[in-house]
Amino acid sequence: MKLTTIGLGYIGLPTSVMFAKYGVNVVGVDVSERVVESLNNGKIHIEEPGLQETLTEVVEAGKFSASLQPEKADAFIIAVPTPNNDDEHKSCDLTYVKDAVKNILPFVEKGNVLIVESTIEPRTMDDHIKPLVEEAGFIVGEDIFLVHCPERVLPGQIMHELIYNNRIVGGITEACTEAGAEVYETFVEGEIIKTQAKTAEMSKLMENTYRDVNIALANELTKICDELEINALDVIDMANKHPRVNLHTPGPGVGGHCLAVDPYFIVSKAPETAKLIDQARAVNVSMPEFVIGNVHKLMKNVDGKVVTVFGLAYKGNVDDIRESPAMEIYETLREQSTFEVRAYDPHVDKAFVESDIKEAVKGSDLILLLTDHNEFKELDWNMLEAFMNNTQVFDTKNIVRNVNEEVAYMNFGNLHQ
Ligand code: SAJ
Repeated sequence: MKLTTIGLGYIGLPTSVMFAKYGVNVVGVDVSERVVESLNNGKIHIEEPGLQETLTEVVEAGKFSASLQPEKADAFIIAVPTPNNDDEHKSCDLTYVKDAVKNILPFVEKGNVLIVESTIEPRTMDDHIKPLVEEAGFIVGEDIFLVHCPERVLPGQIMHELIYNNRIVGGITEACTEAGAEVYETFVEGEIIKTQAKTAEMSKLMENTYRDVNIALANELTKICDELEINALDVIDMANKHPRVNLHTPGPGVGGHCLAVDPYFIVSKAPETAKLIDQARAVNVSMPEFVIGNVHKLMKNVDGKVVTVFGLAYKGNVDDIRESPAMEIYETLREQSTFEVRAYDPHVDKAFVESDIKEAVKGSDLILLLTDHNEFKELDWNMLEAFMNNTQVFDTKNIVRNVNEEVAYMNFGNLHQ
């Protein structure tokens, strides 16, 4: 089989190299010359465990190459970004997906399978993509097999989850679904769940929305408990001991390009009905402000001059700062505060990020932990004490253990104390 993939980002690249590893001849297309060049030289441009090794293997085997131009193939997979539009309900911007479809249509031939993996608003395949393919003169389900197969892999575990997660394959017709399923049978060991395109679109969105709403519940509980002087983290631990309760973990906000984006795709399609989903988004969006308010209080208490932010990535052990609440908190603190704000993140390679942890905390009055990287979990916190001015730690992810008694340690459970 030959496969052309469009978009070589966090999903398109791992997917491309996985197909190549399992014997498919893959051409990966991206608009960035830098990305194409780097990949053809066998070097990845994003951080993901196991990805570099697999890329090296498939480039050496001649199974994968990157290009700025699409090529004819048996199957096409589109994995381009779908950001929010800048409108009232942050609807789904389908521009990149539609452009990708238009760009590959001149290379598409009868019998090809055309798959969209990008996260899209409900009914996109039926109402937007099918008409484009029909305008090009093809009959969907007879000439061309049109499928939505949402990506559902967790950054940090993509190479494993690509193979072992179950996979939802939603076709415009049953023939489309069958053709799509055959493509993924190449390497997927999980169950391949066959359905309609519109059901696949909504299922994907609801998975991330479920998580966002559940995190919002934990975040709202944190604020309520802060007002009522109750330890929210203890409450969550206890409630989760019930066999049918699974409250998620509160934090400084919800980031990344999935949970912080996808629920709006539902809200914007049914704004009068999707009230709970919309409200949950609002709660999660409000968390940076809650953290910042507490930072100001802590700094005032010690007449502090320097805050050191630990972690800018949207979650632990990744380098992705897209929609990161940590970035928002860092930038807002820098804009609004009279004190100096420094950032330290061993995963984020940017000029404004301190690379030396001791330099980052030198003379600091507060370490504000915003990302649950393993490096922070394993850190010798008491060693840092010697470099700090005031030894305060505000741990918004509740991961710091074993600080000694001289350190003023705050988390979402004890802020009120
Ligand atoms: N977070 C919390 N509390 C929690 C869990 C997460 O505050 O209890 C925060 C994280 O810190 C982060 C954000 O939520 O800022 C999102 O992190 P995540 O680990 O929940 O998810 P993502 O965005 O990395 O990946 C999600 C996954 N979806 C689900 O687990 C339902 C993944 O499987 C999807 O493929 C991905 O979205 C996607 O691309 O849609």
